[in-house]
Amino acid sequence: MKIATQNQGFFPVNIMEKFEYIKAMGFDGYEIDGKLLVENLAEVKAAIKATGLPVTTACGGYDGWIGDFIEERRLNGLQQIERILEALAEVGGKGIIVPAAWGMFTFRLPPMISPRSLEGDRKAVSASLRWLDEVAARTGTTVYLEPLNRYQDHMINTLADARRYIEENGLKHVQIIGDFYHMNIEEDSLTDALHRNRDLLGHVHIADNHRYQPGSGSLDFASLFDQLRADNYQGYVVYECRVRADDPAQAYRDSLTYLRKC
Ligand code: LER
Ligand code: MN
Repeated sequence: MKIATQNQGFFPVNIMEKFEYIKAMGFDGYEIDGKLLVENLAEVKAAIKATGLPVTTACGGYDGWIGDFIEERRLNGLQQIERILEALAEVGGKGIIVPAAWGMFTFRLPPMISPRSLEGDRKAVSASLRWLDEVAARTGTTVYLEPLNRYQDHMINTLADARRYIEENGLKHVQIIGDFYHMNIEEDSLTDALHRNRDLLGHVHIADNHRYQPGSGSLDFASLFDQLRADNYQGYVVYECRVRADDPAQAYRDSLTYLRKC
């Protein structure tokens, strides 16, 4: 399995040192923050060249969600995502991870009443995805649509929800990212959901059931990885987790050692 990681607070801040550190830890790639990439393109290119560690994808680093309630923010987000995709194309990155929104609204906590209808949500997210589909086609990249759990967003919670957007809009450059943490809250069965969506699954985020480092909780990574392999999954699985340990760097290394055996 190709295993990459997002940034962690205990990684070096300096870009070259960060790449060296991630590589030395044994990871196969780095999922970069979109803003860090766009604002430091030359330095990132130099770090990729020096270390051989690829930038797999980008996640975050733009202001305004593809499903933002505020139209001005939605359009601003799209412009910034376009710049991130252009930068990714320059460094050989595959694409960007986008949820419909993150932390904007949930039906599960007060006030529980959305300022927009479900139909309005659908129109906004569909319009954004159709526009990004063209940007992705032009830049040779992919937009990975991410379902989040119900407490983080109300629009796309399951892999099936993401699939519906792709199919109904006839999108060719949008795929699904499955995040094990969110899936563990929303899907009846993680392995069934992975299998049913194998044709559109292009990216995976991993954390254990409680979003701490893989191996520290109750998810069965061996059977999840077996399912991905059985479905001929060719993408990366990317650490997106908190670390709960006295020595986070050692816990991160131990987690990766554990996953390499799964
Ligand atoms: C947020 O919980 C998350 O999973 C990120 O990947 C947002 O895109
Ligand atoms: Mn995620």
